[in-house]
Amino acid sequence: MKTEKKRGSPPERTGAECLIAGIEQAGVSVVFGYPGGMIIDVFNLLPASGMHFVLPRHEQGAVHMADGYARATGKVGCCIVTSGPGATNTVTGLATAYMDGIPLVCISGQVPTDMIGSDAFQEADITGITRPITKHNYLVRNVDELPRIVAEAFYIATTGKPGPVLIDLPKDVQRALTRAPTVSPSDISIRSYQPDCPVDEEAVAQLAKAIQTARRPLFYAGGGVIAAGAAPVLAEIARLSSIPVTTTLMGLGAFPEDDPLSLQFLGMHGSVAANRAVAHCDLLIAVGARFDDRVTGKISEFAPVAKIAHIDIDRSTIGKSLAIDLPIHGDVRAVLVSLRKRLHPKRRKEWLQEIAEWKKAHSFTYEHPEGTLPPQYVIEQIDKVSKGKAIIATDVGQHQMWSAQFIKHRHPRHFLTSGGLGTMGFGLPAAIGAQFGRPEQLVVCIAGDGGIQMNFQELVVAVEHQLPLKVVIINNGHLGMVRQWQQMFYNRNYSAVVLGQRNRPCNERMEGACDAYLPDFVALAEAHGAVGVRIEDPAEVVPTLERAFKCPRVWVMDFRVTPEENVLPMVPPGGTVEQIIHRLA
Ligand SMILES: Cc1ncc(C[n+]2csc(CCOP(=O)(O)OP(=O)(O)O)c2C)c(N)n1
Repeated sequence: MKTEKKRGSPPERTGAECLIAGIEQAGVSVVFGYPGGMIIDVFNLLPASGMHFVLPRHEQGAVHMADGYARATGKVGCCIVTSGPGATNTVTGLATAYMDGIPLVCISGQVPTDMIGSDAFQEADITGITRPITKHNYLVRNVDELPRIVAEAFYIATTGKPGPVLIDLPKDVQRALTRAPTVSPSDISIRSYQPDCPVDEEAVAQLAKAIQTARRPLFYAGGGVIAAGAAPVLAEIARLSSIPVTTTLMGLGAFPEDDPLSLQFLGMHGSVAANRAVAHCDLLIAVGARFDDRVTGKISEFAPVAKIAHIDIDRSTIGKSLAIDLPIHGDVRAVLVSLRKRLHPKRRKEWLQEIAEWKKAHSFTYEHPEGTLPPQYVIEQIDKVSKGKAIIATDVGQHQMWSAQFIKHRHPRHFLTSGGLGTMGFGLPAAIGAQFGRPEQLVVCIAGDGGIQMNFQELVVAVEHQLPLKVVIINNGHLGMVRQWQQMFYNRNYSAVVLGQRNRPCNERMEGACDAYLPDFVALAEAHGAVGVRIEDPAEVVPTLERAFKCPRVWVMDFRVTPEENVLPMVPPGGTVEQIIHRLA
């Protein structure tokens, strides 16, 4: 070692050591991972590293946890898995993060380089498999390149439009020696990837002019506003120029919904006021959003009378779905800061009055017949009892849409949901990841009785780490969202959507006519070391939530809600605002 230092060359390290040093250099403090033979050299180093390591019970859980951590904190999420099945189990999580632009770095073990392509034990071509669902991926063949690759991976994941990056690391590369020094992500520069672009001041000036002359302008804000940390400047502009704001599902929290300018979210299950405003606005300013089909419905009739401006860091998304009159490629925050400087106060009495009337006439609502427990009521109470402070991680289905509708979204990074891929099984592990990132915060997972069963095994991780996590199951006995579509568009032909109304003992079930059978979630919670409670009486909702939110333990609350409630209003798929369904006959 002494002679090495004299000569000025860094000491020899294994690939595994380079990897750990690179992860630490990138500022990662929590890693989610699952071991196996082809990544064992890396795991060998974890106990002595300074990182907090979390062992989920399935690799899908590891990726969703890293994803929830990233969504709640704004930092990069990191996970490490083994080759073959370990790597393929990450696919859904990577695709989920990719669709929503979430920064992740996932490291997978791989069989030794000389065995690649030989159908070796636990070999899978994970770079091939994940190419379309990662922002970038690497198969590392030369250990000398590893420190640079690790730094590049973190750089690519976190810059431009964020996204997941995978590093596939063969076992022999983990064990090989190199003198290549650790590289910092901040020292990376890639010729073919230039995420920083200067603000196009001319285009911003045109937008400022368009805003000054527009009579009915509207902001349509997406997850990009949250990713860029642009929520405060968006709010400043909206208030200064009297521009109402609607958000996407991913953009919930980008603008406070208790502000009179908020129209809540738009699209298929969005507010009538938001969808009407899109139909009537004369200037639509899309910010960090991507004109998803669940937002636009029939694209040819989306914002039919508006001039459309689109601000986005991702050049490829501008003009992808429809023609844009005013494209502005750039960092959303930097563009908005520049725009703010060019605007003068403006009042728009008529437009705001019209919007206020739509809001008043069509707020999200539901019926509450005596003796029933509507799902919307439970979700509304979560917001009230937590005083709007909870970080909510949802699963996918009806409860997700009710959570979007009945929680008053006020803060960025407080609503974590799989928007683009719509991944059932996301909610619980994402909530756990969020709780690791924000230990001081109340984190509530809201899931359906279907989706919670997809990754229930992760509950034990929350118990093991003594997280104060709360899990709310909106138990309607059905795969509710699919049931709703079958009811509305398939003549009530219910196929494979009944999960069961009661958890019955096995012998009773054998005698019953119906096979559908739900597990006893209370017993399941207790088996995992959590508190489990079942709630059927509406009067019990608030006291139960109050007790749970005050308690430091993990709680699972099984709310037995009205079984055939629907999410309304609904713009039918591919439809327009005129076809909006307010209630079912
Ligand atoms: C992994 C996955 N499989 C299937 C679907 C299709 N899907 C969307 S919503 C839904 C039903 C969800 O049921 P549940 O979890 O009980 O929630 P609910 O709709 O009743 O609130 C299904 C099957 C999906 N989104 N993700």
